[in-house]
Amino acid sequence: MQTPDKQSRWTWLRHAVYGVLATLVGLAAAHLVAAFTVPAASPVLAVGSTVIDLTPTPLKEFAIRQFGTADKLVLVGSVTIVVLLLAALAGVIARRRETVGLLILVGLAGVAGVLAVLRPSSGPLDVLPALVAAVIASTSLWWLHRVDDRSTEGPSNRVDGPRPTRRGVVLATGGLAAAAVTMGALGRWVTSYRLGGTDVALPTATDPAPAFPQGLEKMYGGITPLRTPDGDFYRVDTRLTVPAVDVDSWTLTIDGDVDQEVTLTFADLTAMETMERDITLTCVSNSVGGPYVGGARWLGIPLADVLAKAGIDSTKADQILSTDVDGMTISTPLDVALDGRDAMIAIGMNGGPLPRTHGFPARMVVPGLYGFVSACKWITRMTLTTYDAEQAYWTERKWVTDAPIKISSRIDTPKPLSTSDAGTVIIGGVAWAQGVGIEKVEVRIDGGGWQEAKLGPQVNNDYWRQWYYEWDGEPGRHLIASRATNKDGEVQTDVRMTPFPEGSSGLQEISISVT
Ligand SMILES: Nc1nc2c(c(=O)[nH]1)N[C@H]1C(S)=C(S)[C@@H](COP(=O)(O)O)O[C@H]1N2
Ligand SMILES: [Mo]
Repeated sequence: MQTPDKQSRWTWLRHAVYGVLATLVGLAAAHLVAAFTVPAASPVLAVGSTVIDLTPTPLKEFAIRQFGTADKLVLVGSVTIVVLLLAALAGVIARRRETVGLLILVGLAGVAGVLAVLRPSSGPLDVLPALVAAVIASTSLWWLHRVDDRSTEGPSNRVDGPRPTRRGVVLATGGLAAAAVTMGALGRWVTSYRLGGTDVALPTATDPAPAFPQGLEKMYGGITPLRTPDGDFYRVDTRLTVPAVDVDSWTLTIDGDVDQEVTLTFADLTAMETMERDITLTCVSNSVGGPYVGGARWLGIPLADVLAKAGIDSTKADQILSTDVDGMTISTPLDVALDGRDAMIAIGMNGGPLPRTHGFPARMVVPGLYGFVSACKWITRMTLTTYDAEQAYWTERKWVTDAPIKISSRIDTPKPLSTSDAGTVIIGGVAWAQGVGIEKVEVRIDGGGWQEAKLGPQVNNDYWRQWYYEWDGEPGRHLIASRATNKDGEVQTDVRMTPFPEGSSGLQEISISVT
């Protein structure tokens, strides 16, 4: 026989589980409905995206630093945990005051619905998933209560009588859990099915890039490959899900202070002159020695040609305000974009179409500027305007508007805190100084003098350069630092700066041991 204390604890727990289960079923149903209508309006995503946008810049920086590309997973996880805690609370409350418990669930769904509708690119269909969540979650909780009453009340509930039958409760909770898993999985499948392919026919570049040299990575394992494969290319954006863009209905509009607004289709773009360039992208959130930098071969239409379609000779604009499929904005200084560098609307990466994660079907690429002021993915609009008149997403968050990539170098091998065998140790990595090019890289051991490293093949000045240094390592702990010098003689500074608001600076120094 159970003590009253144990029994009441079990009752609490059971009702908390009812709340959580009802909520999960509601979320799964909503996810499924969202998959068929607007995937981004799924409650967890709608709440998560809003949290991302409202997160203060320092916290966001911290999240990117701590969790890297998993920052969003951590975020969605946290949102989910908070929601499920509230759901458990609703379940417990509903035991005594059913209406209040049900209203909490409806309220939770309501918040998700409001946030879904407030998203910049929302339409009327966006409330649907939250509505479904509200109805399914509250009905499920209501039903679980009925089942619970039937199973645990009545003569069988007498302490001296036979034990209450829990069969009904087990069946009902099991059934709901199975329904949640099935609907959730189906939702995922439908979403990925609807995403479709990114197969598009790309033109051969009218202005091709020179042959790509053999990198050092084959010879010295551990050095970053000279060209980053698509799958390894860093990804930084504010999106929780990757947008699915239908290339046949996709268009790029150039408007604002232009001679005439134009809207181009993908076919219009591919019919224009195209150039192919090897360019190293860098994220402003990259800390010194960090991973958010990658080199790829881009195929695109010169930005100047695209803007010329709308006519900007007499424009008073000082920025290009780019908008993506979801209303996210990125601003680029107009004079920098048009100063003769290889700025483009890219439609290809490393010989294929842009992967969906990197902006399919088109994105901006401007060598020499950090991605947050130059590399708008899933671009749909370029508005010629002024910084006074309109502010992009990161401008509102107080990041700088003109952000040239800072000269930097990274040690790829040996890894920090690793152990190497005494004798010849290859120290190697990559260095970049987009626009100017790398002149030399130097290595410093244990705070001694700077020793010149050997450079890998030159691709072009907008591309990073591999380097290595053969070091005779003696047993013990050692500190290894690197620094780059660009072709103008500018040396990578040892003055440390955080990524916010204009990019990190300083030297990377790692500690290793030799045995
Ligand atoms: N639409 C959109 N474009 C975007 C972003 C974004 O959040 N949304 N992030 C930018 C940032 S901060 C960087 S560093 C680059 C990264 O490009 P990648 O993910 O292809 O490496 O994309 C830029 N373009
Ligand atoms: Mo970035």
